[in-house]
Amino acid sequence: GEPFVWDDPFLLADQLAEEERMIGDAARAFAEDKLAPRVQRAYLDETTDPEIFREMGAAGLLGVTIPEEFGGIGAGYVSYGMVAREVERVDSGYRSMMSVQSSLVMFPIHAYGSEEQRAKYLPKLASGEWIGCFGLTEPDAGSDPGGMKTRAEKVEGGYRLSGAKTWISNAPIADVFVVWAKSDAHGGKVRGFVLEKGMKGLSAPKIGGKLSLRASITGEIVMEGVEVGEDALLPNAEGMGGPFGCLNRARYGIAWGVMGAAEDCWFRARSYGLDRKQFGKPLAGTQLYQKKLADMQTEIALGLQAALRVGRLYDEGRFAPEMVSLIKRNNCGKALDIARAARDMHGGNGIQIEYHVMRHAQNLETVNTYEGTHDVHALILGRAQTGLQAFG
Ligand code: TGC
Ligand code: FAD
Repeated sequence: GEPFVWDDPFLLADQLAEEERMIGDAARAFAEDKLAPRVQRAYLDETTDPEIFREMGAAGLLGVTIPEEFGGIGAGYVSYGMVAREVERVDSGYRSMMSVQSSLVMFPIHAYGSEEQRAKYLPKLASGEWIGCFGLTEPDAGSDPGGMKTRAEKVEGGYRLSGAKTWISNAPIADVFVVWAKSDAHGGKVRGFVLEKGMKGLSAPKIGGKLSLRASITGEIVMEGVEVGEDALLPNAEGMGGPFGCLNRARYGIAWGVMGAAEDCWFRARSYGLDRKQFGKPLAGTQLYQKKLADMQTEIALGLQAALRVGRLYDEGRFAPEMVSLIKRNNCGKALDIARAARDMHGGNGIQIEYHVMRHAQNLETVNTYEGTHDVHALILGRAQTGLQAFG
């Protein structure tokens, strides 16, 4: 038989194509060189360096699945997953910055935009020269985004947008805003609009005081009668299928990403337990400690294998949104459990920034909530198997 590789139990690396492995390796090198050295300071100070977008762009990590003619690298969804895993191994906030730019801003402009919109926005988003954000959630419409109040009203030559979005990643530093609004001219259906920084009536104040995801800036988007031309409308999406099409991709990436954060916690807990002695022996030599390590190894191996399977189906055009709900929900929940356990296994040191595990645990609280909460994804899966909708 094969020797058992404790840190890659199902030989995931063997299941990757050469290109997927190379993209993963490049993302890991980038994350170690550029992200890891700044994360502790960024987290403590609750600051986001916009330069990170330029650096990610130069490393080819923005819009991995977007064709080369628009500045992407035209890779598949498994490659995208590998990027998410490596970036989130450092910090969920950095992965968030990347996911929003790639899946929630570049994807809809590519999939639903006009040729002019694609040519205007995608290359600058791919290089990181421009930063994007995605405005769906509102103060009174979180899990139920269909209940949004933001309106687009038809005016001569375009639209006037009014409303407020909240909890928007990247918003305070964004140049490009993909926002979703109910459009009177389209029978009240939800439509996407591309807004730009500096438009009259548009502002994006920062939300301070977050105790989670502190390296990723979050804000509101306030639209006080923002007037845009007809060319700001994304022509090829109507209804909630537009924003959900973006969310499917971001949620899929998150399912990989959180496994990266969980792996970091697992490896750190293992090393710590090998070094730290109590009662005359290493902590890692105790049964309770080993049981926790075995649980981490098991859940991560299963979670990565599931993410890989859904990625393959994505690339074959055979994925269903419920598959994404299953892995987003399970991998986030398991990653959060693993990060909390790793925090515990580090004892008092576990609460210190230098040991990283509590930062991951705090971040994963957000990741378990955004892009559809753990419970909302349970309801999506419950509906799919009973035919009964339990939301409303
Ligand atoms: P429902 O009646 O189920 O569907 C309404 C319309 O939408 C279509 N649809 C989908 N299309 C594609 N993919 C999906 N996953 C879809 N889900 C629904 C559906 O076919 C239908 O189309 P049509 O043409 O027939 O109208 O919708 P509902 O309003 O009952 O929705 C219920 C629910 C709970 C499933 C949904 O609202 C939901 O997923 N809520 C969670 C909200 C959420 O995920 N928000 C995320 C905000 S963005 C974010 O958090 C970014 S953080 C990123 C980062 O920083 O990394
Ligand atoms: P609620 O919907 O109010 O949920 C509160 C609780 O009630 C949860 O436990 C939920 O599971 C539960 N619940 C809700 N409905 C039901 C039900 N029918 N049955 C049982 N339980 C239910 N949004 C964007 O649009 N763009 C972004 O870039 C973005 N970035 C974010 C970044 C951060 C740091 C955070 C925290 C959030 C971000 N979000 C973003 C918003 C995020 O998607 C929402 O927070 C999330 O969808 C949940 O909505 P809510 O916060 O309003 O919670």
